[in-house]
Amino acid sequence: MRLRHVLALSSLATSFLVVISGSAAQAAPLPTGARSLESVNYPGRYVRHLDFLGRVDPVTAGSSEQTKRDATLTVVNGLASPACYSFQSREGLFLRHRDWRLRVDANTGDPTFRADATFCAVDGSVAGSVSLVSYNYPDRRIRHRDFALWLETYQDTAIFRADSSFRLTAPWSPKTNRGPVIPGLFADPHLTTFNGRYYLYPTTDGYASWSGTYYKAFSSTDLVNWTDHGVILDHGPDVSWADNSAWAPAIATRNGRYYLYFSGGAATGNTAKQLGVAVADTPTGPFRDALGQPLIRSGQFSGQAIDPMVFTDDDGQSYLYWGQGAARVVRLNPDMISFDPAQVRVITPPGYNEAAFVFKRNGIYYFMWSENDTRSEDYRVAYATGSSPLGPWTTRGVVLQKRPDIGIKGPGHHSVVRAPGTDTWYVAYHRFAVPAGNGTNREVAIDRMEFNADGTIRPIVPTP
Ligand code: FUB
Repeated sequence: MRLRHVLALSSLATSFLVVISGSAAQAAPLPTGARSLESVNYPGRYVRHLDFLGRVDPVTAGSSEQTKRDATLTVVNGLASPACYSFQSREGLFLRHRDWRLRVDANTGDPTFRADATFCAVDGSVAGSVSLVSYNYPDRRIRHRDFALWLETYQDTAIFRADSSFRLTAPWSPKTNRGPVIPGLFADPHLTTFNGRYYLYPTTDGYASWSGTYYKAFSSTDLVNWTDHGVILDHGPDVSWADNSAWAPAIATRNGRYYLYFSGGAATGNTAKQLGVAVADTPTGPFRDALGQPLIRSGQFSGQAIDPMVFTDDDGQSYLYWGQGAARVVRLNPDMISFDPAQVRVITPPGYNEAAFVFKRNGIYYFMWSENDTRSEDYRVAYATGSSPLGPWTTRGVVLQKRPDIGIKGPGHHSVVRAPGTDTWYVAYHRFAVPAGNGTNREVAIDRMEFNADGTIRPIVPTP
């Protein structure tokens, strides 16, 4: 067991560390996912939490399962910055500093917590190790002293460098459930395919009031192993009319260009959400705001201008759906960035809250949506069928809902994709992160979606 652990350690270490010269050299990107962090100067001691406080303690194959769980952290997208990292305990708590001690706490989503729980990776004292620099106190790093973890000012001494260096190893407590498909907090996933490859566009979650500012893209050939393509659109530098509320992106393509529909709010003045469109030459960007202004302004139509979705029919005509509180649809012009406002139709079905999604199978159009509030564990997905992208629609009922017996709450804001060249379908959706999530700490899951012979959708079975 110990030998396997060491072997996994060395292959992991060679895969991520690249030395860049300079005293605070940045390490190459860390692999996200479950890991353990071993002290370089006390081999056999690992970062763990005990009574919520961070320590480095011995862990061996004979340690209790609880000790192994306490010594396992999931490396995720930084809560305060996608250039850095956060570390989640098996209980869903985040490693953060408070009064200079390291501890694990639940994410409140406020800026202080997110900064306290974000660390930037630089090269450690020995090849294959990493040192974790505080995001909000960049002169301080995580180090152990008397086997407790502290955030201390960097000292250019051999002992400090060693005490603040860790090797990422295979996790002492591997996952027993499937967990989120991309580690960390993401929501509102739009899953699609381009040229036989899966692409995933989620909201970046973990912010109080969903105040996130950027979108990442991920891609995969098998829906299991995902490549993080980094930030593809950032409201700060990239969108003049939106600062926050980077919500629920939706992707579409036409004539070799890629269009990303998104919503955003301004920090001052009119803070109501508006809906925009950005364009790029590849599915992973970089995207630029196509209009320099919203595609749909707040107040232009009733309801919140959020949750866009584009469906393109077999004849090449694209339709834009959107709205919270009311569902609307309109034909997009061939430029994909304009439409005739006079042609907008209201198609709000009973129970509709938000997150419209439309696809077609065997000549049947499926209109799906989310019901209830995303903060409620009763958030869920329902659908209707119709004979055209504009309806009329026949309501069919709820197909995805909570499973308290297996810890799944608030599943919704989904998208649907067909595996290329098959009649196998998948649904991507978010739910309260398992185990410590809520309506602003959500995770992305993907499950099979199956049909009955008459084309109706079978109840979707969420996997933990
Ligand atoms: O993620 C922010 C908002 O929460 C989305 O726009 C809604 O659909 C809900 O999931």
